Amino acid sequence: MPKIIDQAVIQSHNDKVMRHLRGDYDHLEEQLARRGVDLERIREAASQFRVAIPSWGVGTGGTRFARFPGAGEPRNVFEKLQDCAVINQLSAVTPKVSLHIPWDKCGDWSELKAFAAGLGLGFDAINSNTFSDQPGQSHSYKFGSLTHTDPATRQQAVEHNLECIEIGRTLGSQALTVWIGDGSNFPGQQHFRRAFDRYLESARLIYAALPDDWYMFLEHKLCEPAFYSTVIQDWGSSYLAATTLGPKARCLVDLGHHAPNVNIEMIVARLIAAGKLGGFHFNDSKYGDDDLDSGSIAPYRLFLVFNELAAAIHEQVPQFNPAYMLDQSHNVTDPIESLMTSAMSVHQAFTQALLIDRAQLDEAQEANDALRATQLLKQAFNTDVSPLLARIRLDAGGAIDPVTVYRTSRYREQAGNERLQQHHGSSGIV
Ligand code: PSV
Ligand code: MN
Repeated sequence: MPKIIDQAVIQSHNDKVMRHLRGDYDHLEEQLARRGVDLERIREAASQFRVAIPSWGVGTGGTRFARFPGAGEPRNVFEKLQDCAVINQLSAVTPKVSLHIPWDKCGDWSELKAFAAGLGLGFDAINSNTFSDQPGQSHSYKFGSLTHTDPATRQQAVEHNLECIEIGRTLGSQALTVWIGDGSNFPGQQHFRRAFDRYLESARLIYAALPDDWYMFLEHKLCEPAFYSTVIQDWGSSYLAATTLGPKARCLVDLGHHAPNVNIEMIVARLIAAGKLGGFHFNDSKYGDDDLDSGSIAPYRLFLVFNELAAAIHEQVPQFNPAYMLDQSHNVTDPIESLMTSAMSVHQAFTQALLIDRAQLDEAQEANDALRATQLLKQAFNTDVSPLLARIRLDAGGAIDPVTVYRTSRYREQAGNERLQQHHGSSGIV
């Protein structure tokens, strides 16, 4: 795999901490053996884990009040891919990038594909944007896009999605993620049923253009930018739309898109049961769609989502293959550090969920032994799997401690200098 950070830097740090890792790994192996769990079997399953990086996540985020750009942040999609390559090189679990159009528009998609391949990267779902107006656009999305009352605006939004499918085809994506900001700010502003019908009418045109081996992911969101009602506001609306459209349409669960205290793992279970779970946008939140780093606020909630996913894997639920992606905003941290840490947090939740003793849990559930059942989950959640994750990264050529290696490499400072020089000399990739 092509490298962005000098492999010697990774190697030298790995060598330094290898002895501790061996000790910690042996300890974990012993601990699990006492419970009758074979660490090698878990390692095999856990090393299959992958989570995609959103291209927009590598730029510094912001709020509607301010954005404080970090030095050396990427200025175009090529530079975003370089940062994504660093994340993948060190964390070894993020080989795919999800693009957002038109934010990531470039002159030559085949060139971008080759550039990504050169960095060891491929492309995940492609995202359309009909929630903001672009310069030169004929019709405004101020009052909606796929559900707009004006057919010409709907047509424009449909055409944008068709263009995204075409771009995705060239890049090797296999899914289109559609999130719309459509909704209303005042009671009475919108006829709810008609707006939903218009959504279906537009979505059908997009669905019809999907290649055979593609999915269309419908992402619901409770509110924002519309603050009274949203057309695809919850998993019910998303499920209804996905079912109406057909088998290639599935529901995408962004963890931040629900009311506080909603039981997201139950939504996940329902969608699995219906064969409609398309995938995830992982992030964490305390109040709303906070887009905080995965696992930074409520790691147990993340684990409980993975409990449902691990159960589906264990029970070999047919057609179960959700797409995993991060969708976060990094306002006060270096996005590369946040994304690596978040990928590791999601990997951790996945791995801990694999440790749940499913036979004993079934037994406890059948016997209505509530305490035993919950203890089994806690036992898995309380297991420190970090030596296993480090070992998986190491075996895949990554870093035992990605953040320390990243800081030692001084990648951000170097990228900053180069990007600044290219900017002034206008010889950049832009
Ligand atoms: C909307 O809040 C969202 O979660 C959707 O996935 C968008 O495409 C993404 O954020 C980017 O802003
Ligand atoms: Mn999202």
